[in-house]
Amino acid sequence: MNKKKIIPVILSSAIVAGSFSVSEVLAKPHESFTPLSEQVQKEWNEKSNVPIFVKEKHAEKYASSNTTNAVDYLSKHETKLGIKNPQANLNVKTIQEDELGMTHIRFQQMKNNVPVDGAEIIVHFNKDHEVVGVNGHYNKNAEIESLSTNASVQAEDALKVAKSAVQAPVELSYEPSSELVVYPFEEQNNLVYKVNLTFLGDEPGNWFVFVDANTGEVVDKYNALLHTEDIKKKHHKGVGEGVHGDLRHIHTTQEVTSGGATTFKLYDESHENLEGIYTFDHNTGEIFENDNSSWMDEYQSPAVDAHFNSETVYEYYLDEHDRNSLDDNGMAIISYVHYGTDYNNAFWNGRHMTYGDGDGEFMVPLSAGLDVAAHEMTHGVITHTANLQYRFQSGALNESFADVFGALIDEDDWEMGEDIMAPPSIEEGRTALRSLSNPSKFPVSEQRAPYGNGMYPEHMDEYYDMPIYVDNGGVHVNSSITNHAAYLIGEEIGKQKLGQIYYRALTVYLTPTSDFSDARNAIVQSAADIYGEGSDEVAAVESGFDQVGIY
Ligand SMILES: [Ca+2]
Ligand SMILES: [Ca+2]
Ligand SMILES: [Ca+2]
Ligand SMILES: [Zn+2]
Repeated sequence: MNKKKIIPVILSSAIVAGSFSVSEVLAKPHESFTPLSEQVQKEWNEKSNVPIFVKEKHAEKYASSNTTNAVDYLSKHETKLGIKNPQANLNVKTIQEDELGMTHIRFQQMKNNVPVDGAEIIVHFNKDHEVVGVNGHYNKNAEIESLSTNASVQAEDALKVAKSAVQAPVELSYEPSSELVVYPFEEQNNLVYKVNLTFLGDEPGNWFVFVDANTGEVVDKYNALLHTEDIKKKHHKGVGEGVHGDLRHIHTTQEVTSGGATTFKLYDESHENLEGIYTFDHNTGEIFENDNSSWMDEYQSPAVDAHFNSETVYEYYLDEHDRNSLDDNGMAIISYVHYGTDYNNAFWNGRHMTYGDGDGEFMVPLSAGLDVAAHEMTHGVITHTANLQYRFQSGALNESFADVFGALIDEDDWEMGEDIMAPPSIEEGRTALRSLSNPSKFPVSEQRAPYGNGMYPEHMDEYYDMPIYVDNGGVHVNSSITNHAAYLIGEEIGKQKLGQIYYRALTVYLTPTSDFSDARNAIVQSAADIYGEGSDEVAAVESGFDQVGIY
């Protein structure tokens, strides 16, 4: 990728945002609308993809760790695994070699050459080319049923339907994507277009809309905009005091024109094999610039933090996990600051980070938190690895991994967001957003409280059973159960090992529809891969999950 391709796209997203004036946003009567996500939709079958986790006691040895041999293995064990005719029903998606010498071949389940949404199977070879395990989720009904994969609705028409279903603005931040998939809902599998629409504006979205490819009807949709937290809105009393005054060393770029004029810009192309780190002002749509190399202005301070924290997170993934940026291929790390007005949130929209300034009552500019930046960027890593679907348990795992890496990278504490709370919040006892060590010390928001005991849960006994239209089924609430397991494990083995184990689980074992139990299996297996079966690390992981009631 080169930078020239990326920048025009970014500018076009700024044009979209610019088309809403501040007064329009404030005047909009939000309360009178039915939130999009509460409109009736058909029932998605969360359980249609059946989990598989098989460990081989008598590993089968091959001459090499490749796709042909993986398919051969799957064919020989059709009955045990419940995957018939893998040659026809699976397509290889990625082949990944790791630092232990293992090879992981990830397959996408197919129906007549159409992908079955979320259904992936991974075959694991050890360094001696023996198949030591298979895991993932498989949609057995999709395999068995006769299902026509000919769409009678045109892709362009499905796109129009999807746009109107989520009230997408005319100009999108990125080209929409549309893919024909087999999708389970209403007790059966159906052929749908899975349309992804990304836009900013006053209600930013990264929507996945599922449009029936034969009736043209919207059968399901969810917004995968990955928030830090859905926070109650308080009336604002002016913008916050700005970020905390730490002096940061940041990498910027000096540009000199042919006429000799010099400008300093907040982008960093100094890292080998990394496209760059770019920090934009959402108000102008431009990269921050300055006439000298000292960035001391209060208006610049959220940008300085975003820029600095982006680099810190980048270096963590590179040094600890040999991962080169979010996609492990040097993709640009892009942040926008000064988003919205008094906006108490930050999000990853599938492409870049965006930070609000906070309202000064509840929060200060959110880029001030290294854990917040680490959280958002980890969503980017997840998008490019396990790609956990952002709803119910897989969504809670997505949130939880983001929090865990937030606590690993901002390594001195087990709290999320302690550096972004405004003084009035701190006075009221809200000293952080969430706590991994003691989740139940903070209450959940009012809208979520009725589904549980009102505080963040730390055990499956306190699980919040929430509908999709409240926090995507509890993604920011039930995540605290797995967060707490990570804390318990980390206290036993230390954060460095915790990071190694969790990174491996995320990149090597988890799949889009993994649930809590799958996560336990994946994390235990990762600990066993690195430290050995029967190691103290494996025992610590098992104990951590036992203590929160995940088996
Ligand atoms: Ca901290
Ligand atoms: Ca923290
Ligand atoms: Ca507690
Ligand atoms: Zn998040």
